[in-house]
Amino acid sequence: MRRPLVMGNWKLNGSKAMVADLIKGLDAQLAGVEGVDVAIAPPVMYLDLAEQLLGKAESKILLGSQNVDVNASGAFTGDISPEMLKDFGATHIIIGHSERRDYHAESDEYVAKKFAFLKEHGLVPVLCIGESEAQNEAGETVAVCARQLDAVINTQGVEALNGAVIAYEPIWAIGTGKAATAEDAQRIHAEIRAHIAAKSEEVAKNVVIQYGGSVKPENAEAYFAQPDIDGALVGGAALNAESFAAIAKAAA
Ligand code: G2H
Repeated sequence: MRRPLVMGNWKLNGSKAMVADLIKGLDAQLAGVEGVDVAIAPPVMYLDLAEQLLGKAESKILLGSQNVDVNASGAFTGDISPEMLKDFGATHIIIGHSERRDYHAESDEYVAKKFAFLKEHGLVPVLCIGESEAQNEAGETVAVCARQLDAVINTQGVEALNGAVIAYEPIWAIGTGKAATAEDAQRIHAEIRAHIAAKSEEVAKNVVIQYGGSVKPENAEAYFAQPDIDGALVGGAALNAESFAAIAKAAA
């Protein structure tokens, strides 16, 4: 049985006061909720504070980050290594988010390199894949997702997906309020799983595939009722404790 993961991607939002408030609220709302893994990815600037607050509250909320570099140390200005993330208790690291692919020109190959580097350091890659609106309209959704996945599978073997997380996020649904219907999302999730199953049924059966893109308390239940949707990567709604907790409870 796959255990769903609901992860909050805070993106470029936060302050010390906001981190403290949100974590306090989440801990209160999520106490006693079982059957779902919950993670938050604040900006790295706030990992230290988040780790301290979660530790004090003996929280079950897992800590993550929104990015990692492909180098361990040295003259790489502005970059963050896997060991630094581990130093602050982060375990689940988002890579290949469309905002990084678009605004920072991250290629499939570069994202695959990050994937390998995280695995090497014992961290969980949360690999984002998904098509643009134009690709969707051209009927290229499955081909785009397959290409993004194959950058990992063809260089590291399908077993590299063991213990990793895939987040299917149609770019046209991100932060737009235009979420994919639960049925459409299920169809693509099933195709993604089938693509992996063609290489290994075992890996396909066990890999967690989240949905992401305008997930809210109002639509979460419909997604999580689908057999191939294992939780969600949540942006906007993760910035409110009540909304994010409601989504996590819907997956439990
Ligand atoms: C997609 C998602 C989180 P939102 O980027 O990764 O954000 O829920 O705001 O669409």
